[in-house]
Amino acid sequence: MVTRREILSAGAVVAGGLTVSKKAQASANGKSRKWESSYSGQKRKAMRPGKPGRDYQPVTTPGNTTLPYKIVDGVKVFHLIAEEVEHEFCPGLKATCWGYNGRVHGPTIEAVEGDKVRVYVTNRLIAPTTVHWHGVFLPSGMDGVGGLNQAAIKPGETFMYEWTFRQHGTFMYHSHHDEMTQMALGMMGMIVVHPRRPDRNYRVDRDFVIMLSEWSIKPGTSRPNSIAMNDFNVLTMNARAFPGTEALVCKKGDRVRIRLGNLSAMDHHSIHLHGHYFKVVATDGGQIPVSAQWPETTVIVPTGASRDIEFIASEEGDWAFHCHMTHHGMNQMGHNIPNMIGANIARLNEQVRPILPEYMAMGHNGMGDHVLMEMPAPPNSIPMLGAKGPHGGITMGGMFSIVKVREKVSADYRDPGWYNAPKETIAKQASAEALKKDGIII
Ligand SMILES: [Cu+2]
Repeated sequence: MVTRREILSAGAVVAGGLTVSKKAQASANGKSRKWESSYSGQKRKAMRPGKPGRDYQPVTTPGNTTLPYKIVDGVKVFHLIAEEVEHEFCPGLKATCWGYNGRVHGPTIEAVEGDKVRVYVTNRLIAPTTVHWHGVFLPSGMDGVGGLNQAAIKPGETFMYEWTFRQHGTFMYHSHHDEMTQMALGMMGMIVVHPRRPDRNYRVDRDFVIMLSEWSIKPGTSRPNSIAMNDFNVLTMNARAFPGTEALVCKKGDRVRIRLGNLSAMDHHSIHLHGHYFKVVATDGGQIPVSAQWPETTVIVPTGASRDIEFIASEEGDWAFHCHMTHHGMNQMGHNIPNMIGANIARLNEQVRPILPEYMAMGHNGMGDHVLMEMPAPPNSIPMLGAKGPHGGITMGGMFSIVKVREKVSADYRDPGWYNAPKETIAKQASAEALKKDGIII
């Protein structure tokens, strides 16, 4: 963060005042190292390991977990095991992926600025791999690009990475060896580093971590297709597709941070929250000064970037939280189908049934009928959209979750089920009296 002193000295330069110090001039010329250290707020030397509760409030990764560590001689020691994982994207759809420690994606690595960390990476895959610590400032030899910074970790080998965190923020980790294959199969995870001395703007009640990613899994198959370039059909939050995503449960009035990271192969995501506005408070490059934050209801998370958003959960209810690209709110959508909107399907059925007696034309009124439809489908595939909601089928899938805001929540923020909205606040069919009173002629 920029200090008051720096703002004052920068002001002196702009004003062209008589008292411009050499230091301020150097800073204005971009020669000072001050900017970098003020960004981090920390020296590069290790500090005592940050402790949950005392130095930070742990984050929640819905549908996933945080990587455990142990402390050895003042160093936080982590162990990532790269391995094949049977992963469930949502009930009905599993695939054989590559992940870490039995999970897809890997567990969230959580630390505090000033922590010295050592991460062992064991490769139990059939291919060489590496881990890149995306957005983290560390020695070049620890950066994890296979061939560039280090030799790739061969199957069976264990490598050791070591650095001291000198920044805080939301970062990511992922394979940086045969990225196209290994990232398409799931080899990625999130990193959260808390500030050592958080200012009063940092404290939140709920601190969520969500990784956005995309997959190509043809219905009836069980191996993500890493060759796919533009027909991704399973869009996920923390590697789960709706209705498999875990809700974000908040107490009314909570200050909430959601740390979004995107490591999709080819897409940015336009993440939209209903019922509230939020502020974008940080990127993987650092915190955004309060004076430079602006209100939004949708944030684009570019691939290879993180965006931290914050809001006050002021409105009770079930609020959709999803990618606004409509094809990213579908599951296993096939695109090689004719456009049937408005077609006369009665005649079509009549013409086709002599050849295919079971034939039933669909799609003439859109895709809404596909919600939870009992249709013959290949094993291990999910309907394109849908979950049973309190008011009928929810015509969403993929990169979709729900922020559930309640007056009362359990101590462990368990999913409270559907929101029981006051009857008079629910949209319903207009009555004849209402139509008449307001002069609506139908
Ligand atoms: Cu999207």
